[in-house]
Amino acid sequence: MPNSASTSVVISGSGLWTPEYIVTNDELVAAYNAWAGEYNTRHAAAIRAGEREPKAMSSAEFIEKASGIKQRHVYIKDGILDPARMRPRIPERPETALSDQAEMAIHAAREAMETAGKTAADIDAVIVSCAYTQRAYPAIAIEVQNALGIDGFGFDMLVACSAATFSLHRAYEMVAAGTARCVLTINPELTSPQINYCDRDSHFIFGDVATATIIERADNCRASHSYEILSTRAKTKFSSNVRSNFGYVSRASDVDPFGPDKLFHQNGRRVFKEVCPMAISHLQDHLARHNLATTDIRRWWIHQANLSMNLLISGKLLGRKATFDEVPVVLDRYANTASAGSLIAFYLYQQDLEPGDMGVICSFGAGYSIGSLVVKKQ
Ligand code: CO8
Repeated sequence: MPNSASTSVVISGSGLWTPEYIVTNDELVAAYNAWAGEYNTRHAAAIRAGEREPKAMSSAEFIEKASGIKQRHVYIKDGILDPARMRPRIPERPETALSDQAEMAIHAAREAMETAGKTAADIDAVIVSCAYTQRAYPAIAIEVQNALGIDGFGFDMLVACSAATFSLHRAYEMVAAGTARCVLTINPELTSPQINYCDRDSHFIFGDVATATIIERADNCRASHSYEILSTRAKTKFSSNVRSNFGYVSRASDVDPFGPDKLFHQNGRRVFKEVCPMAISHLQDHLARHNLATTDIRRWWIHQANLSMNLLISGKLLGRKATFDEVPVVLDRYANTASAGSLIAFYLYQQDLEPGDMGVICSFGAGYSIGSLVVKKQ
């Protein structure tokens, strides 16, 4: 959607909260292989009788080669590497305490507000947008709004990999329409509770992080530098190739609410093959609407799911291999952080841009969903 408002809309601040705990590929593989070895011993008779498939071993070498991921940050490390548990141990908090996700969100939000030079009084709306919220209601966004002392309103949004870009779209539209002067969007991606650490195909993919962004009217902006949002573009197409069936109906269906299909699972090869061409044509069309060529874009902050995917997409867009300077990579350190990857890249790799430089923020993945923004440094 191109901006038709009387004032332009800018991104004036961003924040990143990185959990202190790191899990390396070697640590993850050692835990998985211990678990798989124990499983195979426990079920040796059934495996010998052909009644059960043995669990294959994982490999740190495969993980880095197939995905580009070397490590991931996690909110809580305790429990993940315990072969007898294979999931983080996150103690339940009393209802009177701040929730885990609100706490993650607030860390990133405070930094975004500070870089934009905003106080709670300047913000009209809070959007918390991510792949999962830890409860249905009250909205995490309203909890964050309350903790930060913000007047106005807040709501949660779930769009898996595109939660962050789609929330920027909504914020942009609210500011452009004049229903808010300044919006805080936050992406507390607490993915580790939803990872099946007993599945070698996916145990390595995700990490935890929180990102936050301030979107406001340009004539309201006091930040030392900002990015005008020139336009937004979104596309969704239904696919079950990336799926989690976790949800409240399981209680009524009399099934295990935490069974393997309730956790993240995917057909990674199909996702790769189907999403890459979608993302390429989406971005080409988005730029064409502004009569921009891909060579006009100084930096591409794109979704961080898989290094080969990013090399393929950027290579097709540019007609040659992209440099790190053009298409920065963060997934080696952060892994796939659901919707936050492109905003981590934006946060870490933007200070060197000159006024007038243009960039693209883009997510792609589950849904399928693709979200992009063309921005120009002020
Ligand atoms: N160690 C050793 N071998 C392995 C392992 C492992 N850990 N895993 C698989 N293998 C084996 C396979 O079994 C296979 O063996 P064989 O050839 O004998 O069948 C072989 O290695 C090759 O396997 P794949 O074909 O699966 O390997 P790929 O080269 O396709 O790489 C990837 C796998 C990395 C998963 C790749 O397909 C990929 O990245 N695809 C795109 C994935 C993607 O973008 N997904 C979107 C994610 S969705 C999202 O970003 C947000 C969702 C919401 C958040 C959820 C939070 C929890």
